[in-house]
Amino acid sequence: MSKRTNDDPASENLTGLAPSPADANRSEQAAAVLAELPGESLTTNQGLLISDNQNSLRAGVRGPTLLEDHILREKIMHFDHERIPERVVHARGAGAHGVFEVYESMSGLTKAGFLQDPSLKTPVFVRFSTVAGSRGSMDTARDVRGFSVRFYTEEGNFDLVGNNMPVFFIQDAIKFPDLIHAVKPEPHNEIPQASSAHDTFWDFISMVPESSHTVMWLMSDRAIPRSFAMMEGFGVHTFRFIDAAGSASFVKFHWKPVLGVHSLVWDEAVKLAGKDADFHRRDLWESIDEGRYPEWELGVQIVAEEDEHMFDFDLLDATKLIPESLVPVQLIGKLTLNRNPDNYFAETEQVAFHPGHLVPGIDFSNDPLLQGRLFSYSDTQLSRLGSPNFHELPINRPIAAVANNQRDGHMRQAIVRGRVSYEPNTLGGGCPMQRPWEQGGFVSHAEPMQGEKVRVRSPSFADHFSQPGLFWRSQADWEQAHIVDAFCFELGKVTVPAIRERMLANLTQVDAALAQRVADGLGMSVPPPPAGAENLPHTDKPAMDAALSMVTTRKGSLIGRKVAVLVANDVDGTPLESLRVALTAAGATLKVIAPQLGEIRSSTGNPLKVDHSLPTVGSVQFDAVYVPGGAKSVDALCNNAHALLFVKEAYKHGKPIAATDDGAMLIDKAAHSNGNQGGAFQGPGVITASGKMVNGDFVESFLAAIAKHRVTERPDMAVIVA
Ligand code: HDE
Repeated sequence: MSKRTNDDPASENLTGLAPSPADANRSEQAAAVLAELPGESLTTNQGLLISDNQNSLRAGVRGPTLLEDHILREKIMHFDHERIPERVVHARGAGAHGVFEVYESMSGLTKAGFLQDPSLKTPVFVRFSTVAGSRGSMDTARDVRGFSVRFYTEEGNFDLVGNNMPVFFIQDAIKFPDLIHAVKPEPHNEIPQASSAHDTFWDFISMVPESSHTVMWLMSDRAIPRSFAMMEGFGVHTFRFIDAAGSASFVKFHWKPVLGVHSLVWDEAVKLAGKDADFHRRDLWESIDEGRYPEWELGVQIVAEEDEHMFDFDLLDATKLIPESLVPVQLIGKLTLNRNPDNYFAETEQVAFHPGHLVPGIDFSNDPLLQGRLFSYSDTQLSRLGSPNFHELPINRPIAAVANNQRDGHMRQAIVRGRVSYEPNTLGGGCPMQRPWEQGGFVSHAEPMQGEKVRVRSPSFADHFSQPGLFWRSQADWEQAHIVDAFCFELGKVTVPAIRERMLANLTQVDAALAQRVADGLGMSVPPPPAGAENLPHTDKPAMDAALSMVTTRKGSLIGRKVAVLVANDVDGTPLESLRVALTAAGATLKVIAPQLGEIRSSTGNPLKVDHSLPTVGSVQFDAVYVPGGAKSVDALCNNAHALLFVKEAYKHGKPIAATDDGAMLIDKAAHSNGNQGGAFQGPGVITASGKMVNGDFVESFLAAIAKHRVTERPDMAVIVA
């Protein structure tokens, strides 16, 4: 807070607000507030000490409650108003605090203060979200993920409000309410929740071919991430960097996860919705809580202003990406999430992002989707948070000083001193004063403009199918198979045949083989291409782009991986403990799972603490399974349906499965329980050792298999009934 006094003319504009607690080093005032709540004594909101919080005031012990009971009325009134409207989109989210550090000064491209000094740690708050579902929906819905980052910079808040996919469904903001109405639950019966697999979504999509590219991403496994820490982020729109001299270049922002990009498979996502609807939220919370801080590198693709028109697509079109093979991504800094919120509502729910929260050195392009967003985000906060003073909520306060002549409004927090609330003024010494660019003021990039006022889509936005084709061609076989399966699932839920037909006609323009495979899955024949498709611009170049496939992603880390160990009484405890040491050292966690909670007997002589009982978890919550030996333990597991299902599902989902000694019997029994399909479970990622102890090779092979995320091909995995 400013130390200026009343004698200082600038003190007319003291805000009276403490700096935001978003600062990793909390402000004193914020720390004091946290310490006070909850306090030692129970009080009303007016500070009155309460003597009885169990009984309302009544006339006689069995008599009516008295209206006079101001303590009851205050408590119930506050409770009645605890809920605020959820976000109209991106309602389901999870957030965390952290820091951003730039690797080296970016002064050659931008004057943004937080991108100049590698020793500067800029506090950030990040919120991840799904788009379509309500606040209480499941984390693993097939959906785009929001990836919003607020940088609390010394020049004001900069919000990079992006997604985990680099493109968007529509080219113009005026279509956004239609898109969202189509994907949300249908208005007559509010079905389905958090799902695009219904008539209205595909009705809209089939009529809006510009959505084809994002739909390809949505049908890919990118729409079901393994964790927030294993997904990319994108600014989506083209922005501008501006250097100190005022020269501009175009920039696309990327977040590259240090752990690589890894996804669930659909069967896991569906089962997780029941087993742990908070799967992603929990993973983020636990990772930070246990000191495994999620990290991303900030990447930029830079295009010189004079190269704006060198591509087959328009840089202003948010349905297009710049292939990394054409413009490589330069990694310029690191984001680390290192602190969980103290209070979900006060921070994650009340954070109000806005793509228009800019700092000098970063500016917009004329992307018509971005331009429309600039109105929407502050407008929506008025109904969600209820006041234009939402910037005064602790999570929204900038660390930069705020001084202006905006006043009053619902729930005003700042007590601004003095009589001057206008500008220009002499009574306040002219304060607060405007600042030119050279003194850190924000000046919009002076882009030359000319044109007629028209409602027209630029012809340079007309190619709707080349980049969806590029995405399809860049996928590995297994990725293509998952895309086909997703289309068959989603369109299989569509009840109106004409909608399915229109979608298939659109898919013929993306790729003939894709359209044929989806048509086969739907039991339909491939329809002719949509009318006028032959007149659309189209290119097959580049033939492919490696960055679009998850095959090329970073692998090798075990950080955040969870390994299930299936045990029962009289298990061989020694190999388990050796494995625990190796996994923990690599950043993974090991959870002991037994038929019941409590402790079990182990050959080490020490009782083994059980983390989860078998009926309460599923293999979908883990990245790998290990079955130690011990005749009685293995026998009990072989007769436990949960244990057999656990191993079958892990095999079906391509997860590493390891066993020592007679632990391998459980893997065999699981394979044979697959009925007439029943061969042995084998192939890559199934690792067994005959001895009682784990040796170096065994541990190394198991850890290496986990680091690869999953195997995509195993004999018979597709026919496992689980
Ligand atoms: Fe948003 N979007 N959006 N959006 N969006 C909101 O703002 C909107 C778009 C994105 O974690 C809302 O505060 C319009 C693109 C994220 O709090 C709302 C258009 C991208 C979040 C809104 C778009 C996004 C939102 C709802 C078309 C990726 C969650 C609550 C012009 C680049 C932010 C809120 C958080 C949230 C409007 C398109 C990302 C209604 C009108 C493109 C990550 O203002």
